[in-house]
Amino acid sequence: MKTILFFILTLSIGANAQSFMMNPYGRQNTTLLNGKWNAIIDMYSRGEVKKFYQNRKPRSKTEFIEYSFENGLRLDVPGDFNSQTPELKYYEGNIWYQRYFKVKKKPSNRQFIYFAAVSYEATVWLNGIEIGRHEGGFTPFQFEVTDVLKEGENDLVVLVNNNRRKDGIPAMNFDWWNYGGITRDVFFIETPSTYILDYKLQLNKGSKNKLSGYIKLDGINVAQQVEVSIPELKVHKTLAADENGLAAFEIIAKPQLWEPDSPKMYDVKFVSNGEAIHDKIGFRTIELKGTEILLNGKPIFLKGVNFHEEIPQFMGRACSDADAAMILNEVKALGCNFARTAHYPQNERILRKAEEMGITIWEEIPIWQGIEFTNPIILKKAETMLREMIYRDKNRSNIIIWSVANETWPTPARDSILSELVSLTRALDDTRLVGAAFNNAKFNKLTSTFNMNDNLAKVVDVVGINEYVGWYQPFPTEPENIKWNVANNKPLIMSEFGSEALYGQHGEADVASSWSEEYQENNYKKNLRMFENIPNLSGIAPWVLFDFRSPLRCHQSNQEGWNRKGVVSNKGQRKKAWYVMNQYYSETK
Ligand code: GCB
Repeated sequence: MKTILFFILTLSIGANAQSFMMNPYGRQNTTLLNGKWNAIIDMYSRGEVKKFYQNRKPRSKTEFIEYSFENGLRLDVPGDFNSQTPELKYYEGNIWYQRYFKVKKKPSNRQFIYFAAVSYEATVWLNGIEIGRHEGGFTPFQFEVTDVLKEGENDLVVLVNNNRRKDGIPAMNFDWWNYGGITRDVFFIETPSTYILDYKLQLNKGSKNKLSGYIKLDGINVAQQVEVSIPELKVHKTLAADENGLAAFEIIAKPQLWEPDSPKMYDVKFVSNGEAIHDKIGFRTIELKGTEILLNGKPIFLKGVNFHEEIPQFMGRACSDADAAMILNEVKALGCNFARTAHYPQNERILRKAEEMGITIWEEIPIWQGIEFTNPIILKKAETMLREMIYRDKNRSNIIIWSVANETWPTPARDSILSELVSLTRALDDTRLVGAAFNNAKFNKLTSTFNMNDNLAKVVDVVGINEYVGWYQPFPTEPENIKWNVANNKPLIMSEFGSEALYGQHGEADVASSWSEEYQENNYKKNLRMFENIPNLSGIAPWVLFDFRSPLRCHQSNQEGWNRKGVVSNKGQRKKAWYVMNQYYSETK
């Protein structure tokens, strides 16, 4: 109960966005505002001064207005703008989006606009009035518009800015495309005057038959009756929310547990005041025993892979159910029971689909190298992103690890910020493991051993190691002679390894500069041999499933703007390394 209260009390989300509502996908009275929106490219950022958000039309013969949304560029929402027209491929800056939508208001109801994500910063106006801003490209935010909304036609304007920034998360450079835009779903949502803002339902830590959770109401009249039911388990509870709108509960039941081979999920209904929200929720436990990870009390070896939220064939962000299925079918085909959604919270469609398919997830906030840890604003921004991620995904049983960072260099400022994030993660959710990915293991020639000295590794539950032995550094000796003595008292996951190969290019298996499938294949085999000697190895996740777009990749014949470490090419062809991994996974218990 203590954690529940802490969670709720610390729920208030950063900037001036409000806490967003749980699961818009399972609510009634929602309208997707997806589709074609009008757009203006505002390269010199003059739109705010010129008040584009007023979307004015000339009102007299002598008046002219130097902008208009109609009859020009139209962009798909959801979708990044970079992939939608050649002029925007490399664009970073301001883009204005505008659309109308019609509403028939119910007088006693409340209305909200919910954005599943906008990359990287959004400012939103409704009918010319600013309703809020949000920073961070990978988590939702919402604004209540009850007082601004008109009967009939409404005019929604969003200024999107995807400039990289020194104090951003991620910061000035990162190894993926800086896709900007309204990249995920937009909802118009109508609720009763007091409505279900949030709910949680999960199996208790270490228990097989005790579920607990809460329903949290928001409104003026929150001391109301609420209900939670799980028909298949014959659970139906009626509860009274307290004066803060909180109804916490515990349920004794014996659910069939969720696991990769039988990802059982239950229909769950949350009801209040005539409002019903439907979700599908799985129940499982995830714990540590020494260096082992236990799922439902049994050791599990994580057979994983990394992927970006990108469809390489479109050179754009993944945003639909079909996109999620395309990526996750390939994850499954490889033989995985685990994926790391690199390097940021991916869209809910992907996470929900992965849960349905039995894929456990390592989910991470976009702290990726080069973060300005000495700037006090970073802790605030990182905390907000972490809260938003955990808040959104706390009911997903497939998420087993929250990760606070990828590849950060130990300094006092970094140690202090990331340790705080680890503590915050635990305070928000004590049912999952906390991890981080490191790239500072060093090889000692005298002992033939990789070691790592990093204070952050001491505070996380699971240590992820990103190593590119055989690519960024050559194999120092034969793989079977290499020892790993890293975080040897806790589970270690090889969270990244691999090398680049251009699909269809053949060459010497021992020459990296051949960029050949044979080199990559051989490198995979050598890595797998090296892993045999890691006593605390609990899982592996090659980098990466598909070749992906990255401005850092400038080799004109072998890369052409693609990171070629995919085991599947950008056109969906499986490289030789894919077969090595697939065989390894089919033979690994
Ligand atoms: C890493 C990063 C990943 C890069 C990868 C690479 O260590 O975590 O984001 O894409 O290496 O290909 O260099």
